[in-house]
This record gives sequence, structure tokens and C-alpha cells, in this order.
Amino acid sequence: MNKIAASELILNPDGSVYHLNLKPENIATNIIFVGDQNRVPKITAHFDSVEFETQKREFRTITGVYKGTRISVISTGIGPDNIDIVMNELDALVNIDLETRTLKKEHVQLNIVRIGTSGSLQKDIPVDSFVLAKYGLGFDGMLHSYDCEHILEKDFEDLFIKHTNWSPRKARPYVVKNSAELEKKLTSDNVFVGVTATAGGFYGPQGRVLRLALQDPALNSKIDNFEFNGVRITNLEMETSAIYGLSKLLGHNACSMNAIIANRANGTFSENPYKPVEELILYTLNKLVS
Ligand code: R1P
Repeated sequence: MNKIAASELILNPDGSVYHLNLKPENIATNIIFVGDQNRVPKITAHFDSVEFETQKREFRTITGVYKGTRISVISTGIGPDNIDIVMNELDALVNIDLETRTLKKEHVQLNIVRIGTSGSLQKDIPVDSFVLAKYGLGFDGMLHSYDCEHILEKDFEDLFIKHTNWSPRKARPYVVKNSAELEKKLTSDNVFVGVTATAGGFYGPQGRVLRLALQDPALNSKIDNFEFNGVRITNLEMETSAIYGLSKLLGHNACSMNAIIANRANGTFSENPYKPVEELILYTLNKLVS
């Protein structure tokens, strides 16, 4: 069997994976991602018990038990580039034998749920509400480095590219579906379901203007009035499409939940953004273990 070289799968002297600082026994198969490292203890504060904690750079992990279910909470930091690191290292922890550096025979499937913050693109999806992503729509281009054609929603992509007159100078938008099983678990009347768009930046890539002009100033309004099979693009953030793409390629389940803290369509920002995040944490934890 092919041995993965030390330069490709980098391990720390204690045998943990390079960026996440984790060994296989440190993680559960149920995983919650958050962007902000300070959100990790806010989630695990609700746990019955905690067994493990580590941090390297922005990647903080706490593993423990919530209502009888073992869960790891991991901060990914900001952006799809970080998701590439987190997803590949997590998958290596469960599907590669780190000692022999060879692929394991049995595939282990992870359940990955993001609890993030995001801006709504629709006037009727107000600040402080929750959005669940049925699809991730990536503007970031990260996934194109992988052999990924077979997991993409090509009809959706083509329609979106035509609708927005997407510039060929930017990466082709890619679309990946969530795990239907996790969506079923996490959905309710309190949650808007739609498409979460993921940008590879916070300002220009999300249509924000401070001092720099945009390549397409009308993009957000075009995104706003796009529909695919009756599903709208609900919100913009920086991780979901990359999580969906790599999860699908690596054989894991993923679903992304976002607390809406800004409404880009009417220019409002939540008066207390910590409140919807805390509410979404409790909502998601309880749905996950139900
Ligand atoms: C930008 O401020 C960050 O906040 C959002 C974006 O996706 C990006 O990571 O999510 P998190 O609050 O989960 O980090």
C-alpha cells in the first residue's frame, strides 16, 4: 500500500496532525465547526463533561459529552482556505493510519455541523433569525483544486453563471448539496432553508465597498433575485461551500447553520449579535442529540 510522505501528511513530534494538534482518540465522530475560537467554550459550557482541549493558531478543539452524545467542537478560523486544512486533517485522523501512513480499510464517516454567523441577502430574512444551507454556493474557487466534477450541481451552477453574467476572470462558482439526513434533524419552522453563498473574502468578494470599486457592483442584487427549483440564495459567509465540497468528496455528512447578524438588503445589524448565536447553539445542540 502507498505510504503518504512526511512532507504531505505532516505530524507533530507527539504524533498529532500538524495544524489541528489532534490525535485520533481526541475527536468524536459528531463535530461542530465554528469560525471564532471564542465560540468553542460557549458551546461546551453546555456540555455535561469535557475530556480534552487543545489549541494551535486559530484551531481550538474541545471534546466532551452533551446529553449523552460525544461531540467535538472545533474553530476553523475564517475562510475556505482554513476549511481545506481542517477537513483534510480531520479526515486523516479517522481514515488514515498515522503510524503506517497508509489508508485504513474501513471508512469512518463524520457528522459535521457548522454554527456560524452570516449576513442575510433577503429583506424578509431578518437579523437574529437562523438559516440552514440546503446548498453551498462557492465563489472562492478552493474546491477546483480537487477532482470534484462528480459532486457538483451543474444545472444550478450554469443557471447562476448565466443569471449573474459571472466574469470568466473569477473562479467558476461551484454548488454542493448538504447532507439530507442532517438537514432533516436540524430543520424546523424556526429556520429559513436556502442557499448559503460562500465568499473568499469579507469586503469586495461580498460586495462591500469602503475605498475600492467592485468588479460587478450589481452582483448582490443579482444574487438576491436568483432562484433554483424554488430555493433562494439566503445568505453570504465564508465557509459553507468549502465544508460541503470537501465533506462530500471525503465521504462525510455536513450541514451548515448560520445566525443572521446582518441584513445586507436593508443595511441593518443585530443589536446584540451574541443573542442569536447563543440561541442557535442551544437549538443546534438539542436537535443534534434528539
Ligand atoms: C467574518 O466576520 C467571519 O464570520 C462568519 C464568516 O463566515 C467569517 O468566518 O462566520 P463565523 O462567525 O463562524 O466566523
